[in-house]
Amino acid sequence: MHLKKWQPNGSPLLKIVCSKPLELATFLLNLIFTYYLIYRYGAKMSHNKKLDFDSECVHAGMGEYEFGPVVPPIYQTSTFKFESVKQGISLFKGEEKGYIYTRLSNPTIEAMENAVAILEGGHKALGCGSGIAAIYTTFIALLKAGDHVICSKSVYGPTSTLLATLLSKFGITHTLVNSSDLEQVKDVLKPETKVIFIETPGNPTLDVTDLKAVAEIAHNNNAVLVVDNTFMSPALQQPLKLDADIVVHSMTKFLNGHADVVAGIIIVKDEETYLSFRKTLNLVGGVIDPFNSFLVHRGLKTLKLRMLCHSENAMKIAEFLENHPKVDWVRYPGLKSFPYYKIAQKQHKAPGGMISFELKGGHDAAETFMNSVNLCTLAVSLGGVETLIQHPASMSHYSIGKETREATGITDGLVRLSVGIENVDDLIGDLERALEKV
Ligand code: LCS
Repeated sequence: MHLKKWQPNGSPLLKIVCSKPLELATFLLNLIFTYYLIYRYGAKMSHNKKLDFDSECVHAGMGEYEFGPVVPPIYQTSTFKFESVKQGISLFKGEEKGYIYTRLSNPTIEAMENAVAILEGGHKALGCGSGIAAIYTTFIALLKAGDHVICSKSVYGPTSTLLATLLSKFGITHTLVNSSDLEQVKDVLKPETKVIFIETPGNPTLDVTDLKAVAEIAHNNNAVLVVDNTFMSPALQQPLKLDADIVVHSMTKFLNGHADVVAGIIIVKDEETYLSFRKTLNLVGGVIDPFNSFLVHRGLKTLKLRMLCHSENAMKIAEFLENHPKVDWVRYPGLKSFPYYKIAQKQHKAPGGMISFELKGGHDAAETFMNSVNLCTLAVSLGGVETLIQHPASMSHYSIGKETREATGITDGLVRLSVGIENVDDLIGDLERALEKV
């Protein structure tokens, strides 16, 4: 009432101010809180957008957590307590942001997903229990009976086996092509082609596909371009920036980088695709768990450093092998003799850590050689800090059968090396001694 005393001329605005002091105070408090949020988080987000890739590797995905930890805590819980039934209802309706159940979302998983999405230049990401779960979820989300897929010939064995066995049961057809030859891709396009799936460099032949060119072919046909970026990681190749629509990874490899996790991820470019993929993943259930997410997030911090070291070591080893009299041929994207050297130079920031080669003497020579290495470990998988050596025809690509292997250029003598970050002279010494035994 006393406020009325200092209304000089009884203006309508002042009348409102004086008659509703509570509403006014609430309004002002809300305004201050909104500005605080923009200052605290908005400023940080816009700042992050300007960070270089190296800095993003270290900081991307970090949220705000109780007690101020500098890395995301491991929320090792399957479910989250609701404050009330009302809150449970509004969380399920999506009216309130929060966590319900770890198959749907979890703060540790979300932190890692955000980090990978930022590194790939995507909108959001979906963590999966393995690389093959990420690939399966992507196919299931995008395809229906009657649809057709074009897939690179040179892909991880079970990727094409998945198309040939499981997905074919549901009326999804596919054609394998050498996707480095764009004419082959155009030749097999059909109106029903809904997905072009490219792995580049391909496992294990290292064939490189021109992503910008194949994206144009896909989009002219209203198809979606999915790229498996496992071999390069976003440190060396960012397919979304080359017009791909979706990126998948086996995070078991370079993203985690320490050979102690099996995991995968899907990175998408827009919210609509994200929501549809999230629904699919929730239903097929192939999600990553919080502890593995934590480990992958930790691995990401050294991604750029590791990828540069893998590349530097691999370049020296590829040159050593190319000049060795017992080696028949070497395939490595950094070598001038590599058939896709030009496009590799354009598309990659560095040539990566994977080398394929064949010894004179084929399979038998390869077997003696692989049995004789010491520092290099005879094991499948790739992308860890330790050097791994394996035989695709009898191991990673056994499941696709001899005929498909031959058509893909996976000879019985092909040896695949995933070059680690050990001292390169130690590695060359080990390979040299093993070659002497052949
Ligand atoms: N994509 C690529 C390019 C791969 O190399 C692999 C696995 C996958 C997807 C599947 O990922 P996962 O489900 O195993 O996490 N590659 C392997 C390899 O070459 N040897 O052993 C596994």
